[in-house]
Amino acid sequence: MTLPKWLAVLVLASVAVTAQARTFEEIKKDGKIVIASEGAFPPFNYFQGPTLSGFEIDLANALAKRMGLQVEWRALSFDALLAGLRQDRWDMVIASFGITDERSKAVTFSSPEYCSGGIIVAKDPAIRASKDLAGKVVAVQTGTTYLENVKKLSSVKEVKNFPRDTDARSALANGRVDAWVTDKFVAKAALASNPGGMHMGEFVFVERIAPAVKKGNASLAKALDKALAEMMADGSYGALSQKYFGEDIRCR
Ligand code: LYS
Repeated sequence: MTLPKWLAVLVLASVAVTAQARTFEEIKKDGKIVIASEGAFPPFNYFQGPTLSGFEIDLANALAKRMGLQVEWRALSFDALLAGLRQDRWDMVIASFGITDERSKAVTFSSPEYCSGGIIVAKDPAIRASKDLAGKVVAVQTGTTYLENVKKLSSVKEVKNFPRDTDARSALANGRVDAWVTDKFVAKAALASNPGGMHMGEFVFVERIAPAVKKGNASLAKALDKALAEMMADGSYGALSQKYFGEDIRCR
């Protein structure tokens, strides 16, 4: 017996609509987890030649190994990463996403991989704290918590958006803006390699940063939590953090 065509179409359409994220058990069976990152946020995730590298890349590779999985990496622009989880284009995202209420409505975060915050970087030594941004032009990356929080400072003259955080950094380096708001550890690394008259001021806000999975994928989030807790307990997280930052950046 063959199905009428209209019924087959209906069945296929309902499969597409109800498509579920792969559970941890399904990923295990496949042996491979697909992880997406940005590759433009050193030292957390960046390209070293053709190779995705950085603290989050090493961390995710180590977590996957503990979970008995191989990793298939994808690199995409920051603003495409969470949407791709919803469309089941990858199983997990690790790209320094801060846990916010709004993002938590769209995706499920695992336990935090590190704690940090948005910090002010400027050339003018008088620009240090949020109040010093009054009347100033500030560069931030689009779609980030830096943008969200700088926009809340009503006295800021203009917030300039850039597709990549490294472009926001260049804008400050070239004197096109008065300040750059970025992650504290990104700022530290940028100043260490190329200070160019820039200094680091104070936090605008602090945040907890975590890997994300598709909304409601509890089995994968749980497996990640477990692997991360093990790495934090046995010293391997600490060693990795020391390697990249010279300190332990876990949340306390
Ligand atoms: N932590 C910030 C956020 O959650 C920046 C993420 C990384 C940007 N390349 O938006």
